[in-house]
Amino acid sequence: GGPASLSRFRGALVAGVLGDCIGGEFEGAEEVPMESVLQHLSGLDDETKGNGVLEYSDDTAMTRCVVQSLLTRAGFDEQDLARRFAKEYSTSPGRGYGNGVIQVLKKLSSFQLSDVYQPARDQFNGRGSFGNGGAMRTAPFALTFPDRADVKRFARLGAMLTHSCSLGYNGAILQALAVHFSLQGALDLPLQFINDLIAEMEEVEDNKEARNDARILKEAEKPFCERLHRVRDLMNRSKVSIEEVISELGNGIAALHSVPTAIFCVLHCLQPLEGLPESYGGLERTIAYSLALGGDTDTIACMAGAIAGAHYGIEAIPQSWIRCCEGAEDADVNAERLHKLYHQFPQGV
Ligand code: F2R
Ligand code: MG
Ligand code: MG
Repeated sequence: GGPASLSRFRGALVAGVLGDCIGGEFEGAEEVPMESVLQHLSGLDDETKGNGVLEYSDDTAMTRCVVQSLLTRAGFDEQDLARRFAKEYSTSPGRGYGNGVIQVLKKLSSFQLSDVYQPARDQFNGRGSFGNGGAMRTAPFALTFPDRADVKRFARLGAMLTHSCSLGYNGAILQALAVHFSLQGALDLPLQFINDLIAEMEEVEDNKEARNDARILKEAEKPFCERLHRVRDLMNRSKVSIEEVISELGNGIAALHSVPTAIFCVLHCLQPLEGLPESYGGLERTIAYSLALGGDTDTIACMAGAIAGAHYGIEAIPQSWIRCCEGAEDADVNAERLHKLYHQFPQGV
């Protein structure tokens, strides 16, 4: 479909769920042979094996809260979103949430809370979380607001309900921007896509808080820009091993070690890859490759899935995968609602 078509919305929201559900199998594994990934994926095609439903984790649980809040409030409402996160956690606490964020979600349940951003600020001795929990649930902001300034503003605020460290919320902005650009068809020109992301993040990271957090955590002055430059360097290489990707970009639970990695997975899988079945299209390659990196596989595949889904559209997703994943059909229905909401806003840049 063309820019911001319904197919792209459906692809983004559904493939995000698929990445989470399918990637959950390998979360935390140090090494994941591609053979094991392909075996896992072929099991999804084989209904006679009776795989049943792959459950979604915190990534999708929180994304669903963002979607429901944006749809119900027809825009961003931090009180409503905070309430939904808290209620979701208290109803289903076993979805594999990060160890730190649980404290925030418990405090958000309190009726006396006057500032919904305060529990996140108290995390990690006041430094805030730099985990990827803000980034993993941020795609719906790109699927609601056509204007790039709104995408950045609300991705930041949506993440800050749990992640007050700039290395957490700036990761959410980067992921939302990647979905935003992909939705416009920007992955047709991959080099332009990465250059645009770098230009945006140059601005996003150009402030006192970001510089201060980077200094305390001994990162580069503009950590996400620096990682995106590494993504561009890797893109320009004819051969890149999994080990090099992990050592250059990371595969961990920090936003800095997973959002640029997810973006790289999408870019790297735009073309056929050695070691992957020829029958695979770009979306299947992206999910398979994200899993083979090991580490935070559900979250990297969820983020890469959302970016890739916005590029390839719903037609690229195997029906058998959709059938196996809890919440995938709901995501499809909600994508259509978000598409309507998006087109009610003035079309921005
Ligand atoms: N947590 C997991 N998976 C591992 C265990 C799953 C579960 N226990 C089970 O077995 O079922 N997955 C999910 O968590 C990630 C998103 O995490 P989020 O929301 O960012 O959480 P949190 O707690 O804020 O941060 C994660 C960890 O990062 C470290 N950290 C963050 N900020 C820090 C800081 N300022 N200083 C020191 N450490 C910091 C901490 O270890 C946090 O616990 C996703 O992968 C999702 O799938
Ligand atoms: Mg998870
Ligand atoms: Mg994870």
